[in-house]
Amino acid sequence: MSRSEALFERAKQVIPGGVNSPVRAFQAVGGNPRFIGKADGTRMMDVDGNTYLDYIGSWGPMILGHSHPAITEAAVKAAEQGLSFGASCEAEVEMAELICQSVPSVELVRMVNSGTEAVMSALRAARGYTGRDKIVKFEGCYHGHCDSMLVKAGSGVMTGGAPDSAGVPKGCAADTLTAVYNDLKSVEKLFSEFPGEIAAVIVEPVAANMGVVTPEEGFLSGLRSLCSKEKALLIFDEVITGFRLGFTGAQGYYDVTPDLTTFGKIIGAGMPVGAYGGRREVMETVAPVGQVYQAGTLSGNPVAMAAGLAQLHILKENPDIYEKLNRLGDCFRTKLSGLLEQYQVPCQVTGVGSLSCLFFTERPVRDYPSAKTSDTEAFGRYFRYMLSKGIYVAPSQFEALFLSAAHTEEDISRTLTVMEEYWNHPEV
Ligand code: HOZ
Repeated sequence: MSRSEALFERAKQVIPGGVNSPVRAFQAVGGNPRFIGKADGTRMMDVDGNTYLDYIGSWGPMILGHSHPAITEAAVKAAEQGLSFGASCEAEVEMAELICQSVPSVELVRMVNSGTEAVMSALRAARGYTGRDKIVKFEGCYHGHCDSMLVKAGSGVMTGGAPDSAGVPKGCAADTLTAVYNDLKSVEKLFSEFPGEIAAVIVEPVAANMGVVTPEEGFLSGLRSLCSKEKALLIFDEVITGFRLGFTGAQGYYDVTPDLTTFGKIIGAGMPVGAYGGRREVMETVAPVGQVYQAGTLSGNPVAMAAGLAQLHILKENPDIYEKLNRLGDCFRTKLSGLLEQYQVPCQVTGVGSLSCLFFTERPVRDYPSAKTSDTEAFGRYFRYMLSKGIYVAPSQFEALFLSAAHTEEDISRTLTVMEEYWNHPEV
């Protein structure tokens, strides 16, 4: 028995399913999760001494690669001054200033500890500001595990095959309306069915939790116009795209201005961090200025702020990093599409910038119903082969493949060679 297998057996005795987040379980693809001991650059080493070329990057935040020396140094230095104060510190002011200066739609920002918390709080602020209860979300978009968002959610919920979670009171989900991604008409319909009742429309500007589904021309700007017309707020969930598609996130990339934005792990460089921010008058509804209550002992934690600031400063001062990330992503998708054509593989390649996805379906993917046509058994076979060759992609069809600035053209070539071997394999 390998050490990973032994650890998984122990974990199952004391942790539900042996994992602390369902997306880490290999339930949908078969096999046992690898327990990771160390990660550096693009490589992760498991406790059995196997090395993997990593395309998960801790689900996005390791945009500069694992164990970047400047980030580690900043975190260690901050830790030496104290791990948590439960009081204000200078680094959280610097972080808020940096976000507000970099993302024009954000005038005030509040730090929290995860993307889930950011979304939960942004929804509360939107409801407090508008005095309305209903929220529109899109099928297949994932906004963390807060009650009201576990309706037709992507990520682990979609991988697990259950459209909704047990344990969510009917009342919490009753105010969640679902629309179809890339389909403005489905949103218009909800506004006409519930006039004056919708507080906000929340969207992943690039849907990256049902695989990667990019917004079609006019979709995001159409949402902007609709929300303005209906006096509802537009919330961009940029937990995955923020500071990844560019320093101004997806809103800068697609030039659409939301009222509120949620950020997640990227601004903590992998430390547990999230934030929500936006228009001053909306954010001023939040306590202690306004009546929308939201709080957290660990919010703006000095160690997390130091790590996040170190990463954001490097990204800000080196815009060529985004050029490299986007070029690598384009190169990967172009070459992979060529390979699929050459071997007549009925798959779809999607993505933008450093986010990509290989869907095992013949149909073009533009929304949740088309993403769900994917052959998840075929994905499982592909996943297992890649892992056996030391290439670690997410253990689910419905997750993104993340590139970091540490990835090289050689990494991409090696990955494509393994994929080619796979499609050349007599049993595939
Ligand atoms: N959004 C991440 C996966 N799509 C979350 C990771 C997790 O749930 O652990």
